[in-house]
Amino acid sequence: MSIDTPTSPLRHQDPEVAAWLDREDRRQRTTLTLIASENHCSAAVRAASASRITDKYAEGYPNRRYYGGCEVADGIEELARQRALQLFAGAEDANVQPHSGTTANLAALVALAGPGGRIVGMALKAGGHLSHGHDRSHTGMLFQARQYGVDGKGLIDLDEVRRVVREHQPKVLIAGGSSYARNIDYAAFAAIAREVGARLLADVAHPAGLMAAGIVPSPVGIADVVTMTTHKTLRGPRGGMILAKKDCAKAIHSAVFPGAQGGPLVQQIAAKAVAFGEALQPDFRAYQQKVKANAAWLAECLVAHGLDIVTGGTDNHIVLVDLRRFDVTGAAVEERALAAGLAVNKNAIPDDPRPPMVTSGLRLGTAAVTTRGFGRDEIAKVADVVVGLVRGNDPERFRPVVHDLCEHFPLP
Ligand code: DSN
Repeated sequence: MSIDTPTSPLRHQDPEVAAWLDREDRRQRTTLTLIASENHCSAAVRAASASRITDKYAEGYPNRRYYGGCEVADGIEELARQRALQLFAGAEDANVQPHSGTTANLAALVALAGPGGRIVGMALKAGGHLSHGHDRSHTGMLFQARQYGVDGKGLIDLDEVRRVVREHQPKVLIAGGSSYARNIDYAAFAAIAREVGARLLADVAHPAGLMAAGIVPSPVGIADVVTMTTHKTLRGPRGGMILAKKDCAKAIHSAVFPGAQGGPLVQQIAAKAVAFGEALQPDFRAYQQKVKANAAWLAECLVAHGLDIVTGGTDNHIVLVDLRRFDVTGAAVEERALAAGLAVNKNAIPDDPRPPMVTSGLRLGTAAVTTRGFGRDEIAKVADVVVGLVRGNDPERFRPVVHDLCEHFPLP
């Protein structure tokens, strides 16, 4: 029984933790989440995640476990795998065990590059991800990593990618990022990788849901391995997943377990299966279409009010605002936004002169508010609030409009 019910045993046994969880529930209900990596999953997904199977150890893979009593875990994992393969048509193999996107990337890099192997990924500052070879990440410490940036407009420059790849001769080329708002030419990346005999790893953690719905181009069938998280646009539970071509599958499985993880979180795998089942329904495509349309409209509204957007717009759910023109930091706007009831995150922009805890950018995303049911009118109101905050208006002024939106568009 989850905390969602008034009779949850947690309320009686541990009122202190229950109070914190209630507070989080209230926070989410009364805040508009514009953090591009967050979403609101369904009650069914949360129910699976809170189920009794959390007790079960299931090291290994279906029908090859190191513990007895895994027949249910086997059934759940196989169901999640089959649904994943149906959702991402063309994928040859799926591993649903990674606890997170970073674990998935670490395992994939070990499998494809080997310990100490050479890798090339997009720099975090350019829109990449820590786990793509950043020097503070194990991927930057345990592999010989080089990184590519973006051009003056914030776009991936394939000639630059090719130059870095030819120079570094990696075993793995990584495509994808955490604040890149444009489609990626995966076929071109694959061709560059092939030139030096490298494998292509596509990290689609952010646009995975849009890809599953066929709204943006997908690397499935092109890249050797595709990693993702299941909780962003895909709207599932917190966790990771790896899709692989058949010839990489064995290495990927052993890199996840026993390489990077012990027992899988079977309750999360069950929740992933539920989320994949939801994503296979026709209304998921309609949802993703709205996510993308809302992001494009948000970018348009912000530009109309004089804000700069990195790359000038978006092809997915992300809108990356360049704040330099207003001489305000990402950290300052993040704080003001919170006071107004908006959860956003400060984010580096390409060649950001400010450090990561300050930044000159703001990353916005439309997945969570679209789950609440937002359309053009509501997005226009949100854009007005963001503009007001960037221009330095008192956040209190915007609380009523945010409150009203939260009331009219409740969480699922
Ligand atoms: N937390 C993810 C994101 O916000 O994109 C990256 O780790």
